[in-house]
Amino acid sequence: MMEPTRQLDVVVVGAGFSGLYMLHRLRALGMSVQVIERAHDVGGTWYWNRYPGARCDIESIDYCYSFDDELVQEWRWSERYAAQPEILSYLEHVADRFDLRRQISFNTSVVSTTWDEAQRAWLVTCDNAETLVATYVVMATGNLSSVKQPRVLGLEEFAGEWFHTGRWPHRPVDLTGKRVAVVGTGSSGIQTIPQVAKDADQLYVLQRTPNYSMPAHNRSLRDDEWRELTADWRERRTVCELSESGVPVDSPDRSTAQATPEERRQRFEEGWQRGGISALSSGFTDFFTSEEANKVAQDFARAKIRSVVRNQDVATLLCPSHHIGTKRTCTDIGYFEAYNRDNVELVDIRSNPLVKITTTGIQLRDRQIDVDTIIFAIGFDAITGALTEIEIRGVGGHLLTDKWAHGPRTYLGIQTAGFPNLFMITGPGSPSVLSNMVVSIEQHVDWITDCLDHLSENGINRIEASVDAEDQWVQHVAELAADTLYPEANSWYVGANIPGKPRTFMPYVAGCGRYRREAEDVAARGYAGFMLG
Ligand code: FAD
Ligand code: N01
Repeated sequence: MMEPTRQLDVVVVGAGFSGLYMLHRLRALGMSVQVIERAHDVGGTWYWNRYPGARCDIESIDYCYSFDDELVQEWRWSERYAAQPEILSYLEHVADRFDLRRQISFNTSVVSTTWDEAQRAWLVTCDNAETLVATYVVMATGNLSSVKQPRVLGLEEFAGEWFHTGRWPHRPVDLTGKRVAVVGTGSSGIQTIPQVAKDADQLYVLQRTPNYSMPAHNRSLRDDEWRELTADWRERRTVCELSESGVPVDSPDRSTAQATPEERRQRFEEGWQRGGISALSSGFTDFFTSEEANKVAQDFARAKIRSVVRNQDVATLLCPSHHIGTKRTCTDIGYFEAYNRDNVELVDIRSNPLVKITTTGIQLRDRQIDVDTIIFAIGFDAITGALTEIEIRGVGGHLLTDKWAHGPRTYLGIQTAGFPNLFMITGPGSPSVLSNMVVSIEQHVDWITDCLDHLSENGINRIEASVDAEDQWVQHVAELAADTLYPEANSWYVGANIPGKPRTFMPYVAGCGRYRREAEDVAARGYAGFMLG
């Protein structure tokens, strides 16, 4: 239980990968810190997303912290791509090992925070009506933590159970013998569908838009393999940190046009056999920039779907048409194979839209589907959602939601002008969701820690991004994106999944390595672009 109106150096909001590491670093600086977390315990994404099949799509060996050598040595991942319970155990272990829980208030949400210029502090109000006063606030609230609610007519009438993958219950959910509908075929749907298919009596997959998915080729990690992977772990991590997407994948050395059709097929086939999110994207330099090159990869992926799915009418419905990679590419364990099962039916709700939920199931325009359980795998108000749902008032009482009404504006994805002493971890305008998030999170936390240390060493207690620096950064991020195919897709990267959300391509596309250099350069120039004082 928190004390009312406590005075702190820093309030951190969120206790996932970001908040836990931020707390650890700030504590070492000797700062007074309180973390506020809505959930009952640590874990963030891995606390909430407990749906069957949930696991990472970045290899476990890379999807973990690097900041402590002993932690690295003592944790042994069991699979190439760890499942949710194992990642959650890892984060619980981190919380125990570094004794983090004593500075975390669980079951508490931050509802508003207001800058008080006279005090040079943020007044942070929680849903338990307590207020904290802090010189700095760090938003470790997550890019994929604000779930998109199913706003479907009649849902409250439904006599069965319904779940959102991003708010999966903690009790066991037994789907054995049930008639189940999964709505949504993004990464969450694609992970859960093959698992649900095994248990359910009948599974209906309600698809509006198909997605590309690469095979994970998941497997247990043998001891000899683990020894080999960990022998040069530090070197491997440095490669990740300087890479484009935070993983140790060799950058392609030539364009699609420079390869013969046979060489293209061979390169893609090698990627497919290796599996994982970059199976095809790491093939050629122009994958994300040339429509013709991208189409070659699309054709390869569609041919794979057609070769797996026996019913070619179903395969046709499962073949996406957008530029591959411009919506988050999924990875799966037996997703397309699931459609060969007798108890799985793909229902195209693009041509026959979902009208309402009834007491017994789902009413489409031309068909009623009776089910016992509905699973909504419909995603998140990504990147900005967790920030804009907090009432954040900066200098002069101005609201962040007003400032971002036409899209988020930040400097480095770390701060936004008019909101001094407020930091974001992997905010809009940083590589964030286009990278191995843990690599990006560590970089952001380290940068913020160094910055706060610098301020303290110099007797400074106010830092604010300048409007000029922010404008230039926003333009830089937009120009980088405009050189790629990314902005064209109706993805959550541009906010297209949330009705009314302004369309802005939010992540920084030029990669972790380049971003790191740019952020380091800002710090080396005395935090150029920030107003200190
Ligand atoms: P989160 O883990 O989202 O934690 C944010 C925390 O803030 C949450 O616990 C939330 O409850 C809390 N919070 C938010 N708002 C408030 C508030 N107002 N008051 C109090 N608390 C609040 N990324 C990868 O790089 N590789 C992967 O393989 C990968 N797999 C993923 C799988 C799934 C199912 C999902 C949904 C995402 C995945 N991601 C992956 C992205 C993932 O979100 C990040 O890797 C990482 O876990 C983010 O950590 P975080 O601490 O920044 O945010
Ligand atoms: O969400 P999504 P997600 N009626 O937005 C459909 C990470 N992640 O939770 O495209 C009917 O991608 C929507 O259809 P459409 C990863 O970064 C990683 O799956 O809007 N359908 C789409 O099919 C990922 O990208 C893993 O036409 C509706 C789906 O729901 C991000 O989280 C696992 C609808 C939503 O797809 C989000 O993934 C899970 C409606 N009203 C998540 N609204 C890994 O594998 C939406 N849809 C590591």
